[in-house]
Amino acid sequence: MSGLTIWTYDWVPDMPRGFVRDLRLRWACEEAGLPYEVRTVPLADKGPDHFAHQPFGQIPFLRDGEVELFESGAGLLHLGRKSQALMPRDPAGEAATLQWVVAALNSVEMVTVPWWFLGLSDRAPNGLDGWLKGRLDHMEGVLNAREWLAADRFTVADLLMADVLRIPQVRAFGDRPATEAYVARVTGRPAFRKAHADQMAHFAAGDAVRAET
Ligand SMILES: N[C@@H](CCC(=O)N[C@@H](CS)C(=O)NCC(=O)O)C(=O)O
Repeated sequence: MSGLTIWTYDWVPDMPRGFVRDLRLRWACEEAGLPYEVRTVPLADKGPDHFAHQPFGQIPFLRDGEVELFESGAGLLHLGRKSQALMPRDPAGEAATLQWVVAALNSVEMVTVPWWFLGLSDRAPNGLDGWLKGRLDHMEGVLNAREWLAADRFTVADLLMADVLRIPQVRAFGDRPATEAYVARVTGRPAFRKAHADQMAHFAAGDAVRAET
């Protein structure tokens, strides 16, 4: 089978809409002009077929012909190899892109996600505030000095870092003008807007199906 397929859920509640991680892969395909289709697995009833594709029962996962991948970061790097619009081909530019993709996941999202989850509880203060502040302050320093993370141009590293940093609670945690301008710049791209609108429409269609059943 050939062609790109991205899997997401059939439906999610309102809160995560616009932030579900299939958006990262949709966005990358839009940036690169790669045609793709979107298929679904049920959120409510995760079956063995879902776990066969994603061992943690999560989404997204991706198929590209004979290649199957789970983990949004792995999917982005795979798409990066398919298009220079996402990842430069020169060794230094490619290495910088890889480095910042891993940093987005393993140094920034590694803190933002548990911080966000802890914040859902009523207990204050959030014990991870200091850890998050440190990471965001260092990113502010980086973004004060440059427009893009790698190779002086947009890459898949910016897509991922901006997606991690655009969480509303994270944006509201302190005043970091360079980070705010970066998030606005990267998410102002037409490819993001298209991917975001498509995800919102996808889950709205899921509402309609649920209303009928
Ligand atoms: N590290 C994974 C995280 C995937 C993830 O958290 N997916 C969410 C949707 S955005 C999910 O499926 N959550 C349901 C669950 O964890 O059971 C990736 O980046 O692909």
